[in-house]
Amino acid sequence: MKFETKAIHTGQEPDKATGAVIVPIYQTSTYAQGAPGEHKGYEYSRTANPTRTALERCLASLEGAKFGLAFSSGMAATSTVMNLMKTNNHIISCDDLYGGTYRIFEKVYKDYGLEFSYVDLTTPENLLKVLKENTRMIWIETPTNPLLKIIDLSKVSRLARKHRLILAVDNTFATPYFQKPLLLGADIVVHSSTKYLGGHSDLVGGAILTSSQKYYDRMKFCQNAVGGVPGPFDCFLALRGLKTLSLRMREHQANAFEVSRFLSRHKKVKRVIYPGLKSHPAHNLAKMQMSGFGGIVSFELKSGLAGSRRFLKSLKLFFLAESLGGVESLADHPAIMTHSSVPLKLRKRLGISDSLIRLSVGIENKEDLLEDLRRSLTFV
Ligand code: P1T
Repeated sequence: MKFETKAIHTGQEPDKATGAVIVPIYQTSTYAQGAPGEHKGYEYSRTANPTRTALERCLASLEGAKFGLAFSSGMAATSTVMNLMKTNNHIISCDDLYGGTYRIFEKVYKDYGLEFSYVDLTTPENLLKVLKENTRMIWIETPTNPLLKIIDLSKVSRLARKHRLILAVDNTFATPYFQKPLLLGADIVVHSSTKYLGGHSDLVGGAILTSSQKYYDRMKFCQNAVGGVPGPFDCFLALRGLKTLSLRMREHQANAFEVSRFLSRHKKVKRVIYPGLKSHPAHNLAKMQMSGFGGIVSFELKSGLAGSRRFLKSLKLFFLAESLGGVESLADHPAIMTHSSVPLKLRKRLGISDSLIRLSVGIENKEDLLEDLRRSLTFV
């Protein structure tokens, strides 16, 4: 089956009891047993729930994975990947990444004796500079949040194999519709399904996909042991969102192209970052490893913080809000909002300045979106 068909059908056969064509919301915490230990595959909903099983199967098929695990948030998924690590293990992470991921690494897992190095993996060989005896994992986002750096997944996975490291990729920005890291050699894919997978800004969720029996078994064990699982209603919403993922991603991308071209031509804009633009330093790599460029556009205004504030306050259609990937357009000020946990010094080095704005371009009419941007730029 092709992507669009899998999104609608995998894990979602008509309900055996009633014929319902949509997977029911199995709003139950537990399951009656015929005799102790005799059950129908479900014992307790932290361990497994049929609505969650459907979501996990569907997500796994979309990423080309054997196994899927759904979580109550992207951070719960990330945390469960970290549960594969042991004290004193060293993780090499890309330097630009979601502020909350940086925060859990630095403020939670460092306290458990894990070590982290942050390097610019747009040059994959940079990881060799920080590689140590105790390095066990490479963690990357591509495109990265919020600077949309593109990292060569095939090259990094070759280095990971050579040095026997686990390669985990946060595929939230691209989604499996535009990029399949497991097929390019990654071991584990992570998602915040809060974003494009759900797609309607009405749920918080996460997922892990892998084809490794060993990693799956351990993470499945930790999912149940720690308990960061999504409720059945959120699984239903995510499944419902997935059915239109391909349609939405195509529209997000078409509008993001329009927005990035419009901003590139505007005199108050210093630079526009969108992997679909020829001006993006890794445009060719993006073209090779992705089948589309996504719906996020970051840009810098020529004016500083005061100008950014005026622009963001003037927007009407783009809501000023954290998160991304919903049908409605959102604007984010990374330095103050999503990436405030990243220390100022590191933000400065990376280029997350006070005039950097990240747009999650929704699927509204493109003319309306451009008009909102055009009008708000007059206030800068
Ligand atoms: O918010 P949550 O579902 O827990 O997912 C965390 C997360 C993980 N990975 C990436 C790439 C993300 O962007 C996020 C969440 N990001 C935002 C809320 C944001 O506005 O960037």
